[in-house]
Amino acid sequence: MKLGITGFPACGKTSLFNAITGARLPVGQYSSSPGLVSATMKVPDERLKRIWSMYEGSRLVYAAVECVDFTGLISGKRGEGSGKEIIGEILGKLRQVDAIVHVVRAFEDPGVPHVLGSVDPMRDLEETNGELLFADLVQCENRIAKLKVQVTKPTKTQEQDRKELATLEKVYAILESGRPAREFVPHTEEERRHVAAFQFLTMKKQVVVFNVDENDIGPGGKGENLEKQVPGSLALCAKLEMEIAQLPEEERSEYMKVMGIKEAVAGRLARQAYAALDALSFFTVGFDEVRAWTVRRGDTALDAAAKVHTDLARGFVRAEVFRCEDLIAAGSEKALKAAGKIRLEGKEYQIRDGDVIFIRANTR
Ligand SMILES: Nc1nc2c(ncn2[C@@H]2O[C@H](COP(=O)(O)OP(=O)(O)OP(=O)(O)O)[C@@H](O)[C@H]2O)c(=O)[nH]1
Ligand SMILES: [Mg+2]
Repeated sequence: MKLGITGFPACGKTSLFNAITGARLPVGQYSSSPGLVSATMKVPDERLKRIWSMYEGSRLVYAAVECVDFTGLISGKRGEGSGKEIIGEILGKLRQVDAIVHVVRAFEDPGVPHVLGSVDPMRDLEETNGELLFADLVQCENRIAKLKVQVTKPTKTQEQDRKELATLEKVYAILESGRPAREFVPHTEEERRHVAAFQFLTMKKQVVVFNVDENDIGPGGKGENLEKQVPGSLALCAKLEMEIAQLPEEERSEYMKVMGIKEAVAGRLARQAYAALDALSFFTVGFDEVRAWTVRRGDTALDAAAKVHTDLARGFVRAEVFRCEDLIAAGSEKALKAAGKIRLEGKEYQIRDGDVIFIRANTR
């Protein structure tokens, strides 16, 4: 899973990136080049830790989410010349992520100038989404223009081109009316393929993060209010979260308590990203390693095997599956087995969140 962190300049993207990945990139400098940095965020999971404690001497491996820190989105509508090229490059990279983490500034700080001169989260959210929409519109328009020429020529792909043109014209009409491409509902497999190939930015799932002042977190505050206005959003103070992430581990929970933070940001963000992407975790266990993996809802035991190792998918025989809560309740795998809680499943079995899986495979 890959997340792209974007938003206006100086809204707190890098602070958030540092907070969730443990990176220590400098913050507070306007970056002028699209130097995109990526790092992994470990997905905190209490269940995984509980299971791990039953396998003495094993390594604990969290599910990893790749996060990319983008440079600030400046206006492509207004941007000219080389600025436009940089924006094009940034947006091209943004098309490759699974979900966008959209950071919106809601903190006041006279020492940090805002590109539009004032702090207004809802306006910024609309503006930045407008940038993404504009980028999709331009891209779609260019492709349509190309296809319109192509379909006049008696080429081998003429019929295909005609169909793609028809699909894109439908999406274009949506974008032109100011609505995101995700509102387009493909009616055929072909239409679905046409739009998937395009990687529309406004088709991507988004997690909106309101970056509020440290006094505005907690119940009844400005942060909570903003969260209510945008379903699935998160309010947090990126600066504070970054400070917490940079403390020695044993000091973190005490500081969080003092600041009124119940849960570190990585867990909150991962939960929203998982929900947006319909992702879930399964576990593999053993005395060498206890590990969490990410799959999408609907993925099968065979998909899970492929995640762990291609050999396991190739030689897949069956999967032994049990529930992590059953393992925790039983206290050990042996007790679990004795209680008859281990099932045998085939390739087509659909993975559920919290399944523990052991793949039996013929690997020779
Ligand atoms: N007061 C306050 N300042 C913050 C907060 N989050 C970030 N800042 C400050 O805002 C400035 C920009 O933070 P960054 O994390 O570098 O923001 P960015 O979005 O990565 O900036 P660019 O990459 O330059 O677009 C820094 O001086 C941060 O310390 C916050 O929650 N509260
Ligand atoms: Mg930055």
